[in-house]
Amino acid sequence: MNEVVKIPKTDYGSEEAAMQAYLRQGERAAYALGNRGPIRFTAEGKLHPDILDAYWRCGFYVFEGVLKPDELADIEADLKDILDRLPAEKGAALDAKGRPALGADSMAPTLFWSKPLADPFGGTDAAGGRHPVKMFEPKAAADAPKEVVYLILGSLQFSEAALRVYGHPGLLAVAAAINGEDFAPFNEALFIKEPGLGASVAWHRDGVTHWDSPDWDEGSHGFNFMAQLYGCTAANGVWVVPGSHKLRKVDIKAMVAAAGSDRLPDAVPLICAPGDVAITNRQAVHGSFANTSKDWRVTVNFGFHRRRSVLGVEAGGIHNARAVYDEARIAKRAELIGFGIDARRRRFPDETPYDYQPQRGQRLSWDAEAKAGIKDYNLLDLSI
Ligand SMILES: O=C(O)CCC(=O)C(=O)O
Repeated sequence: MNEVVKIPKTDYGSEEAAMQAYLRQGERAAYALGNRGPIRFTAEGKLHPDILDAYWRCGFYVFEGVLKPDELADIEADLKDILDRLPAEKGAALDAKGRPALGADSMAPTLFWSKPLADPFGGTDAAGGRHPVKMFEPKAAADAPKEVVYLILGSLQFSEAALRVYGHPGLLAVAAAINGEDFAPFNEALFIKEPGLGASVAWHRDGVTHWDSPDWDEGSHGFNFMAQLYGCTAANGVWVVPGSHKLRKVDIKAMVAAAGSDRLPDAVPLICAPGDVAITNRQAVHGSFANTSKDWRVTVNFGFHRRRSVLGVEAGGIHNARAVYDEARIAKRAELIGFGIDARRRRFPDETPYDYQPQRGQRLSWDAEAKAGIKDYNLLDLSI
């Protein structure tokens, strides 16, 4: 990607030296955690217990080498198509070539815009006020666009390659090992952090529903997969405070005040090569900095829950309308899992498809009807 696009020259301005030192120190701490490696199973076909131990200890894990070059090429082709079809500017109905723009007619929240290198959520009431402190906003280049899309929700309707990642047998086996064989979906997104432009995502925790539940524990709000198209670095990747997923209460404002800046001293970055896929507990304190580096970061993001965390629960209000999530709602939303498995089977016929327990005996076919039926599917996200 870098070879075809002019990269605006930017840095962290007054914070540049402190930021560079922080990035280097975080990188060293990340590699020392012992929570990375390939997806490994025991002889009985269970996810290796060392992986589960490290995930529950740290609140995140980096699976190395999951997506191979042919799959990455598919994702990149879809990404280029998506970027080409975005509205010419925020609110426009047409793309830069005068065609109906991607997402312009979506009913569900779909395209999220930001000023270059800005923090659109931090310190605002957006998303239930769960991003309490604004991040430092470096100055963008004079010729930068006014606003850029940095987040696309409901992303599986725009990319079959992302849908096929969603149906990946190794990743779905990880979901089952963490959330149970009957795991349920959350939502899917594409995070796009362009060099010199990409917005920050202020420190936050994702979960909103279960903090005060009597049976709350470190897995109550599920986790997100973060598959990396180009890899991610300390400068452009997500940072996580290890172990923070185990805390019922955290005060992010106080953490930032104690640090004296948005550089939380205990946080570490996800460091990934292209094709690595991280998992991040949604209860962990995490965030990402504005991307002043020269590298793109594109994350194919998708989350899963324990069924008991969503079934019969009244939730929503951030990604879609509030509702009680019953069996029918979960089954409808989980059709995307079946479509992902079938889409993958068609593209990678030599792979053994994942056998998703709640859909045993059904065959969800990724056909013309299914494709037509997933517009705005994210109105049914299971957002807790
Ligand atoms: O990718 C990012 O920069 C932020 C991701 C995130 O906050 C999330 O998935 O909850």
